[in-house]
Amino acid sequence: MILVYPSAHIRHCPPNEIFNGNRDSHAEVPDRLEVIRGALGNMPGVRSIAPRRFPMSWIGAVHERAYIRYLKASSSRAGSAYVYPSVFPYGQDQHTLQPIGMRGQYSFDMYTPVSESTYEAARGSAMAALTAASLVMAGETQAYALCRPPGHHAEYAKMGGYCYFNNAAIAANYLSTRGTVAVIDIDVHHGNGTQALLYHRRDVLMISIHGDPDTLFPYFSGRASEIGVGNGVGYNLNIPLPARTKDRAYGNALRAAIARIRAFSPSYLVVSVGYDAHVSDPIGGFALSTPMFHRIGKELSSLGIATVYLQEGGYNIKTLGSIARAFTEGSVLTD
Ligand code: OKP
Ligand code: ZN
Repeated sequence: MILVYPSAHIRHCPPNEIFNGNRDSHAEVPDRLEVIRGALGNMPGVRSIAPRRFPMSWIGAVHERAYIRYLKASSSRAGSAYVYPSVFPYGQDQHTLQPIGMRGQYSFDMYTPVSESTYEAARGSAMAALTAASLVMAGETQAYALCRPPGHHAEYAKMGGYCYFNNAAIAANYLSTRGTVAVIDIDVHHGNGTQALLYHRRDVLMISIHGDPDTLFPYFSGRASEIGVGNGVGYNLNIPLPARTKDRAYGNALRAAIARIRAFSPSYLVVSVGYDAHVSDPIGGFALSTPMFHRIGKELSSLGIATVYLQEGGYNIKTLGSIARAFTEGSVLTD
């Protein structure tokens, strides 16, 4: 198994997220990735590489060009401070050139601030995803991009949920030039951005198992009734589960997801790997055990499909290492 590690992540280090008017400490910290890297780096058969550089057009294939320009400009304007939105558009298709207004135009929450290192970190994270995808395209059976910041909440022209560029949609779209792709998102939060970016496509199947949006972020998407649009109808599968979901119920959802992947029979599999469905996670609300992550890794890799793993969430610094290790050991069993 090859790990792709984007070193630029380390300087993206937002101290706070604004929740309910309070300035809480930020859950998406650099240590998360360092702990996962440490736990996987010394596994036998694992080696780590830096991301390669791909043209920005691979990011531009899924995100609005003006959004990419905004993130870059906002990052360089911000200096060492982290800037947050205060006002959001209150109708459809509203625009502004006023700097404070633009922060709200290009965001959907107050958890996802921008500073001088944010653009380079987000770009590095996307390049790591593309590098892992290109390795698999070249014949590797599996590659794991240690993406940070995560990506699955980022929309066509909006950051949110700690995400700036949608690494899963970028990698899936890249792979789709060579064959069909299934994306499975096991982060406990619904991958609203990945869903939205792939919603119209039937050559890229999107499946997500996550906390019911009636109880969990991002609240506005992730329902089972969201099945795709146009040609994409039937190629988006949401499996929302209640708070406190444990291994047994999760296993049933996983079985349904795997059956759908098998029926689709894709050339490539992209796994948005969140570890925040673990019982110890401070924000997830599920109750999965560590061995369950071993089982998830094993069942997905047993499909025998060339697979790209992309890091998404997981917020308990004390347990992330052992969860990542369990998942990856399960995944390499059939390598
Ligand atoms: C990102 B990913 C704060 C609650 C903030 C935001 C969750 C973002 C999750 N007290 N919730 O999907 O892991
Ligand atoms: Zn999450």
